[in-house]
Amino acid sequence: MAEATIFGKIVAGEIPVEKLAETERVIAFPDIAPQAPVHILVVPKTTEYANVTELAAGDPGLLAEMVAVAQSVANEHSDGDYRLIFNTGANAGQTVFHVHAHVLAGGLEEGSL
Ligand code: DGP
Repeated sequence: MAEATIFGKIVAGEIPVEKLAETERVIAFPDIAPQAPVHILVVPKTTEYANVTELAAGDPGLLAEMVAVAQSVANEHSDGDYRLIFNTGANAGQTVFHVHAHVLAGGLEEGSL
């Protein structure tokens, strides 16, 4: 079980966000510090998984649902092309230990990772 994080509070409705998409198990909202013209976070509602490795092992269907929501917000807020990033571990830049995907889209630099 992941410890309570800021995303746990967002999922619980304790911190308001602009919901861009929502399913029974996933929400999407804008990143507070955008790194691209479109930068949306896709977050499962469960607090059970700290990172994508745990999620893939524990509930691959939920991971697939996150990817579907990523595509849907990329369609709605950009041209449908997108980069999906899961920072995994502090040394890779993960700061919130509640699994989430960064959806980056809209005028991404060519050639960058
Ligand atoms: P990561 O470094 O992969 O753990 O990404 C965490 C992201 O979460 C980071 O890009 C900033 C974003 N973030 C942190 N706190 C909040 C918040 O309260 N609201 C929103 N919308 N985004 C947040």
